[in-house]
Amino acid sequence: MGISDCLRPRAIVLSLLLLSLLAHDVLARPSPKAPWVRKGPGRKKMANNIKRAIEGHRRTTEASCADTLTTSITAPKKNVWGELTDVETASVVQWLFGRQDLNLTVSENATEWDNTIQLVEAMWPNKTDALAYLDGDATEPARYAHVVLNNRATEAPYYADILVGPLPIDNVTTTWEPLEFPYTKKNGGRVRNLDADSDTLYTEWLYKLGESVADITLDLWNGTAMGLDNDTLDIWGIDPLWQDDGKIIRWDTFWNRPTDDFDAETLLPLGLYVMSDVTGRDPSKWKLEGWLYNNIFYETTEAFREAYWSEGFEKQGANVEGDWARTDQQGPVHPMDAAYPPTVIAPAGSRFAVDPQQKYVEWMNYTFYIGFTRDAGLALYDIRYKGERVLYELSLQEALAHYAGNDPMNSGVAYLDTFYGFGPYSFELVKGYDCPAYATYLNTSFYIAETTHTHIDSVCLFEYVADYPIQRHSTSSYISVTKNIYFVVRAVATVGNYDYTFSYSFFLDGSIAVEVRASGYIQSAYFAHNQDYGFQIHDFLSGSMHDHVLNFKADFDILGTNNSVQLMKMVSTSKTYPWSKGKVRNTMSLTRSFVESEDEGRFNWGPNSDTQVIVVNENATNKHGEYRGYRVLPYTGAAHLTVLNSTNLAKAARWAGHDVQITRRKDTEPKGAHPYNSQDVHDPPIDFDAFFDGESVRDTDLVLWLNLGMHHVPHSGDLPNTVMTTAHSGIQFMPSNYFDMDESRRTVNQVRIGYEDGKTTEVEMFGQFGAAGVGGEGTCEKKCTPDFVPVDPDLEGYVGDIVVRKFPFDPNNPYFEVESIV
Ligand SMILES: *[C@@H]1O[C@H](CO)[C@@H](O)[C@H](O)[C@H]1NC(C)=O
Ligand SMILES: *[C@@H]1O[C@H](CO)[C@@H](O)[C@H](O)[C@H]1NC(C)=O
Ligand SMILES: *[C@@H]1O[C@H](CO)[C@@H](O)[C@H](O)[C@H]1NC(C)=O
Ligand SMILES: *[C@@H]1O[C@H](CO)[C@@H](O)[C@H](O)[C@H]1NC(C)=O
Ligand SMILES: *[C@@H]1O[C@H](CO)[C@@H](O)[C@H](O)[C@H]1NC(C)=O
Ligand SMILES: *[C@@H]1O[C@H](CO)[C@@H](O)[C@H](O)[C@H]1NC(C)=O
Ligand SMILES: *[C@@H]1O[C@H](CO)[C@@H](O)[C@H](O)[C@H]1NC(C)=O
Ligand SMILES: *[C@@H]1O[C@H](CO)[C@@H](O)[C@H](O)[C@H]1NC(C)=O
Ligand SMILES: *[C@@H]1O[C@H](CO)[C@@H](O)[C@H](O)[C@H]1NC(C)=O
Ligand SMILES: *[C@@H]1O[C@H](CO)[C@@H](O)[C@H](O)[C@H]1NC(C)=O
Ligand SMILES: *[C@@H]1O[C@H](CO)[C@@H](O)[C@H](O)[C@H]1NC(C)=O
Ligand SMILES: [Cu+2]
Repeated sequence: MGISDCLRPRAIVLSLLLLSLLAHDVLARPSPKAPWVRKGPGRKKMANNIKRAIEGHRRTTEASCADTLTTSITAPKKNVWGELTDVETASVVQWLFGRQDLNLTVSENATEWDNTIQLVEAMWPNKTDALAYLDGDATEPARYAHVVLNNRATEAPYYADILVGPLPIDNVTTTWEPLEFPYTKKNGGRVRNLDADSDTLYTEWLYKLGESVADITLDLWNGTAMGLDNDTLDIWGIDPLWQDDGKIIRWDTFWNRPTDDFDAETLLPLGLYVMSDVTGRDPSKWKLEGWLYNNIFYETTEAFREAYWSEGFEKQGANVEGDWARTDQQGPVHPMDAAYPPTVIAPAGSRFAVDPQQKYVEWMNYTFYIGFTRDAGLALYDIRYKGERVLYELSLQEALAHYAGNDPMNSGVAYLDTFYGFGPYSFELVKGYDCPAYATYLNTSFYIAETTHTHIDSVCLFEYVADYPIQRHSTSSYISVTKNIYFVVRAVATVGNYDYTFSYSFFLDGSIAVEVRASGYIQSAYFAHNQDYGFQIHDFLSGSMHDHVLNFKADFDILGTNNSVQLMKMVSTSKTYPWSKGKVRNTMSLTRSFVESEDEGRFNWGPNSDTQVIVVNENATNKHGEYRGYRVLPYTGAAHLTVLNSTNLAKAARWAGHDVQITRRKDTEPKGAHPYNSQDVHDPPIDFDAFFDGESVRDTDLVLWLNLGMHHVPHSGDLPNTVMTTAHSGIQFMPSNYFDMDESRRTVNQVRIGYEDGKTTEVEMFGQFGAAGVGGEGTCEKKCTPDFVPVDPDLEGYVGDIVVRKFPFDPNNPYFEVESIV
């Protein structure tokens, strides 16, 4: 008997997934007295009311809902975007230290004037080689290590990207070479390092500046920033540094420190700014350029001090930590809030399969591989549906936070976050909070200072059910409605003050979404004179305006690599029709065109959402002659950078200026940004503008560089932390004539209820609830007891990173540490 023959005369079901208060006392302990009903007693046309059915038919079946599902699989091919093994990393590090020409010092013993290894990571394969392996008989692409050296044993310190390989290392054939081909700047893969003297900067410069005005800071704020144990102030400033006329200029400002463990410092600016010229590596040549207080600029410390201690000097108040800056519960508890809230469970266990070694995932005929890098964290590759590749790569490239203000600190800040890296800050997820307790978790690793840190359980995979159906329709005789069950891959990166939650979601209709939500502490401004740049949100505090823009690379392969971008525009038209008797009808119609070349390839979402952007294969039409494709559209909001031609960023983030940017795909343009673009903003390693040289993007392998973003003007509700309800942005990819009809019709998790004359006539359940296994083939009445474990996750298991030392290699003595990265 087929599933669809399995008509149920009368089945009434409470949602097993969204358990409400009603069921709360059974959540932790499976109980045969669970207050729901799987199947009523009736026959066709028998009318019962729902309440009676629920009360009268408590189920008692014993079988588990989970026992036949497989969650572990073997990936069809190796993950060519995977991480290096511990042994590979250790062998590369050992090999590098053996090379006299590299002149390396182990990080532990290095000074600012030694060369060190900054990064050891797997090199990504060229797409041509990866496809030959994935789609053909080619062997796995040769493996290389991507290494970044931090060469500081020189007056002109620089980072050097190099390739080491092929792997495995052997003392005869292994070589290293500068890595240059992926970057637009052709100078042997080098970029200057403006951060080489980060310790000296404090000991020899910033703390001395703090000391030089200690009388003032004590008077103003009863504190110092001098590098002393009893300092209650901090001093730090703009990023990127101001890079003009061959000089490197800093603006720094003073911050109050929180008085407890809460990370509130970015809410405590004090409004005193200091400018220095820190060009070169000799601190004795660094120069103070002046002080700014209350919008008055003082060229010397003496001038500032003299003014300060003069009569009539206007002193301003301090931002001081208080409960307003603390995230713990405060304020009266809402009625009933302490009762057990709704909780999602997965009674069948994981309805998807994972190869944890290869980080390969299968869910409802979607398959993909997960990659992870130090720079950008999570990335997805070879995303297929029913075996057909839709996207070769979907990955974050860079995230910026561009501030503005009347003061030089906020005017100067434009963080490019891959400098810090998303990988090192993708911490362990909190089960039951960041992701459901029942999610499957994966580890991720990154290299730092001759160790590999592993963030345990830092990627989660789970199914979820939306609070709205994916389909419904009511008539006078039946209603049909389908659950919107979808699949999510998620990681959260806390880069400094901000927490970015990245979610990749897959839906039953074939649509895919990428979303970012932000929380954490805002970086705020001292309020004075900043009225045009933010709301006043506390005593002396401005919620400093800023743009977040996050660039994603979407390398579509719609039914092959040769794709085009079709624009389908809705236009207002006035037209006379043969039937309109000569009268003009004001109406609308569609115009279709193609993006022909990269020159036309940079644009914004149309006003009034009038233009559909559809990636199609011109050689793949459906049976009606329409191109099969995927449409790209904003989902939960999108934005690009407001600032035109930012002076702070110059050429370092040209990717941020438009919503959509289309280029011909090239092995030489694999990434839209380099993590050290901030170090040389006028001549960065990757100038995104250089990708646009007029090449055809018609019927060729192409990449869409898509910006997610938020214009953020923090208001009092951003205190103490920004909330993810509104701080979000997302883009979705939806099938456009890709399938012959909606793919979500395949799911059994829908119901059609017939009714007539005040009676239910039919409840068609399509064999849902474990139809594939539990209860046996063709059984209409599948019986199982939902397994509630784990609803209450073991939060005592949250432990932080595991570190394995690579030089000397010490694989058997892992230890816990987070200190060196935060
Ligand atoms: C660092 O230097 C000390 C003292 O010279 C030495 O004992 C130690 O082995 C060095 N560390 C490494 C990792 O080489
Ligand atoms: C090698 O590095 C050391 C510092 O670790 C430096 O003193 C020395 O000059 C460097 N040698 C060369 C040849 O660059
Ligand atoms: C990848 O492509 C680039 C650019 O064509 C080329 O220089 C490089 O050698 C290729 N890498 C490999 C491993 O073939
Ligand atoms: C390479 O040579 C070093 C010593 O020069 C040795 O310690 C190492 O084991 C060798 N590695 C291989 C893979 O032969
Ligand atoms: C100033 O700071 C010192 C030490 O941190 C503290 O003991 C003292 O109470 C503070 N004074 C005021 C007026 O807050
Ligand atoms: C902080 O410590 C320094 C040196 O230990 C001392 O001179 C100073 O008085 C202390 N400051 C305060 C505010 O306690
Ligand atoms: C879809 O998934 C089912 C179940 O895993 C599998 O049997 C089928 O081959 C898949 N279809 C395609 C086209 O990959
Ligand atoms: C993650 O790392 C922990 C600690 O090493 C290990 O127990 C666990 O099996 C790893 N998880 C996966 C999915 O590999
Ligand atoms: C892509 O199109 C080019 C011509 O524009 C053609 O030479 C090539 O064979 C096509 N590639 C595929 C995979 O169809
Ligand atoms: C499209 O298909 C035609 C006929 O199959 C083929 O000759 C042509 O190379 C294809 N073009 C592309 C760009 O794939
Ligand atoms: C961007 O601004 C700089 C400095 O103001 C100017 O030299 C340059 O021409 C501008 N570039 C563009 C594309 O507007
Ligand atoms: Cu923000």
